[in-house]
Parts: sequence; structure tokens; C-alpha cells
Amino acid sequence: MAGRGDSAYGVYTLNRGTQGVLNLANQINLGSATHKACNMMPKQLCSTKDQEVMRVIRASNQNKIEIQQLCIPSRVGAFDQDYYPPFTANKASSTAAKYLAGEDVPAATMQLGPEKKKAGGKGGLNRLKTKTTADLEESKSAAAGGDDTEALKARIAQLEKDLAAARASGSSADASAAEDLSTKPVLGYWAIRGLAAQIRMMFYYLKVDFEDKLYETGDAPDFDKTSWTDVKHTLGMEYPNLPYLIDGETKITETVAIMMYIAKKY
Ligand SMILES: N[C@@H](CCC(=O)N[C@@H](CS)C(=O)NCC(=O)O)C(=O)O
Repeated sequence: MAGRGDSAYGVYTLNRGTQGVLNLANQINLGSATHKACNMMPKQLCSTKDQEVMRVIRASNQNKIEIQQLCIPSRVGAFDQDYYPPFTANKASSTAAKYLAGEDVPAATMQLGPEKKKAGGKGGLNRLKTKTTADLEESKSAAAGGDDTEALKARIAQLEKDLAAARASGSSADASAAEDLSTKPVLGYWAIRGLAAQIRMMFYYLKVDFEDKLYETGDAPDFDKTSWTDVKHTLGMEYPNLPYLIDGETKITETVAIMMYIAKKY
């Protein structure tokens, strides 16, 4: 735990058997420099032989960026499996097709293990094991030289070809849209701040003339949403949702994707 303005980290263990009880395992004091902001780094960077359970990057009040290793001294010494429960993997556990078909798949997890001693090895990544249903299927299929693997290889080859062609012509869809400043973008969202607030702020900040298309809901308790649902599937969007952005031929949804588009274009 670290709070803004603190100059220490507290490393706690949670005893799942006694709900709600946190035990202080280590206190790391950093003298007078306090935290302005802290962020956790990817789990796989942790040095398991040092019982490092979290690595944090922090901005201090003295205008310094520092990396801090949060460790719990272990009775076992070296690698202690108890300190490294599985954590959510940064890869999909299923596919869109399976999800849409209603297949229920447990979330993929990753697991850190002991560090390998081999010099010049891949360090942390060597220790990282991902357990996903998709992995198992992939490896089975690869071992069998299955159809899926061949289809994926063909798809990758095709995508690489398309990418090379787009690069050669120097006119990807993104680039051409980014050059056309004559279009007036339409931002669609509910008539509230919500997820569109930051997008509207970007437009105002960048002095971009845009249409703020507001969908009204009826009053409580029903909040009639038909102003949106009646048109949702008529706008020609691949994944219709709010907020959306229509800019000339470009139609996108997902707040962050919209913000990235605006950042790139303007
Ligand atoms: N991940 C999406 C979330 C979109 C979302 O949840 N939109 C809500 C409003 S905050 C909605 O009502 N969408 C309309 C719909 O589902 O048709 C994003 O960041 O844009």
C-alpha cells in the first residue's frame, strides 16, 4: 500500500482464512521524499529469488522517477511458491467466436516460478508460465500440425502482405483519414458527461469543430433508451456502442480508440 504524500510502502499479506485481516509483512521507508504517483509494473519483472512480490515505479515530490522493489523476506529463502499465486494473464483465454457461441472459459492465468540460473537466459520471461485453455488447444493443434495452425499461418502471411502493401503505398486508411481535415466529426453519446467527457475535452482543447450528438433518455425509473437503440444498428458501425465517432468514412467506437484517433489526427 502506498498513499499519495506518503514516504513509505507497506507490504501486507491477506489471510484468506480470516477475512478482512491484513498483516504487515514489510515496511519500506524512503526518507523524506514522498510519493506523487505510484504505478505497478508488470508482475513478471519481479525477482522471485529475492521474494519480490511487486515492483513499483514512482514519481517523487523531488521530481525523480524511482523504481522500488517490494519484497517479503521469506522463511523458505530463495523462491517461495506461496508468494506467487496465479495472476490474470495478459492474453485472451478464449476467442470471440467461442465467446459469442456462449462457451464459458475460465480466465487465463499466469504463474511465476523459480528463476533459472542459466547465464544470458531470458530472465523473467523464462519463468512465466501461462495456463489458458487456448494454450492447450494451440499446443495440441501445433503438435498435430492441425488445421488451425495452418489457417493461422496463412492468415498471418496474408496480414503481413497487406501491411507491406499499405506501407509501400504510404496510404493506410488511418493516414488518409488523418490528412482530411475538411470533415466535421460527429461524436455520439448519451446526453451526459460519462465516457464522452474526455473526448469532448480533447475536441475543445484542440479547437476542433465537432457535432455533439446527444441521445436523451426518458425519465426514471425506466430511462427510455430508444433514442439510441432505434438507430444503433443503422449507422453502419462494426461494433455499435456509445460513445461513437463518425468522421467522414471512418466509424469507430470504444472511448480509448476514439481518443487515439483524435490524438493522431489533430
Ligand atoms: N468499453 C466501452 C464501453 C461503452 C459503454 O459501456 N457504453 C455505454 C454508456 S457508458 C452504453 O450505454 N452503450 C450503449 C450500448 O450498449 O448500446 C468504451 O470505453 O467506449
